[in-house]
Amino acid sequence: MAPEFFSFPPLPDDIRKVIEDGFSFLVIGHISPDGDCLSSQIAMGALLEDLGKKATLINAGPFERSEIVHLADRFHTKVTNEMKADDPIVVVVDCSSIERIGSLAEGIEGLTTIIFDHHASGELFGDYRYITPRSISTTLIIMHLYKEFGVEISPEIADHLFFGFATDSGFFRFINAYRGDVLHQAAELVDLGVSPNEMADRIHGGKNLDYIKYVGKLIDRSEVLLDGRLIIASSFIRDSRTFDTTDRPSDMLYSMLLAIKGVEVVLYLKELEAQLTEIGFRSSHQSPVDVGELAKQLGGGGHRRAAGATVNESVESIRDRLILLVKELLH
Ligand SMILES: [Mn+2]
Repeated sequence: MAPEFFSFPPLPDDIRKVIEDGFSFLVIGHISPDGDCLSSQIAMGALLEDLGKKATLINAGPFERSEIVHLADRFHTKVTNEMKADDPIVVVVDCSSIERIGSLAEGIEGLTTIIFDHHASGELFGDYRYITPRSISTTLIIMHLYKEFGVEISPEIADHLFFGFATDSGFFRFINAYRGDVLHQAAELVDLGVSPNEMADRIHGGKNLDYIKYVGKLIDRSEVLLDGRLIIASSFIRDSRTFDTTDRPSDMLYSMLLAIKGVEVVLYLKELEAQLTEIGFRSSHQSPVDVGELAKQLGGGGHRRAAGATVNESVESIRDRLILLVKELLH
């Protein structure tokens, strides 16, 4: 089979026109933002400003992960009437389902909305969409937009673009064969002054001891099911009394649990309230299970190998349901 090379589709004329004709823009991302989301918002905002536009960055937060906390003060957390006074256009990045922008959804009602995203599933919204699920990060989509508009990438923006790429590519680990295009983009950013070495420290370091102990606790508590093909880890509200950390244990937890031989699916259940549970889904590279589809069944979304959903159920009840759902898929 001939390899399927990827290149970005050209920016549709209608989207280009809306951006060129617009003056004021609200740049929005998803709740509980990660590096890709915030970096995409910052780079998109800077691009719009370079094009002579006004750009306001808004994210409902919370800004919890240690690698992004320092970016929090660049973002407004609400859409105010004042922001809407000059009839802005909304640009949503790294998110294509409206629930994922949280409380901001109400504020942007009725405004022209453009989506730039790389998530494959979820219910689509917005008036214009540029969605490329094969782009490994949203920042690489924004990098493509810099090219489309002929705007030079500053060293600071290069750093943001690489940061999002590093976050979503698991620092190069999730890149498949025939995706040299991704490495070309990364190389260009490195030649603009980005140090992957320094960035690795920034992303993986900076945690406190409680964070590491917490990851240990979750591993200790995790259940091995379906002949070792499924692992479920659960965290509870009460854990915050024992472990003093706001960092999400999920990334480290997933990579450690997926390292176990024979594991195909890892689920991380996080109790938000007694009857409200956030589910993180990951599947191994060899597994036929598409966790994006699984998350979609529960009202969430994501990619084939990584997805998320939030359900109005207790950890225990969703746990039982998920075991049955995964069991069916593993046949
Ligand atoms: Mn992303």
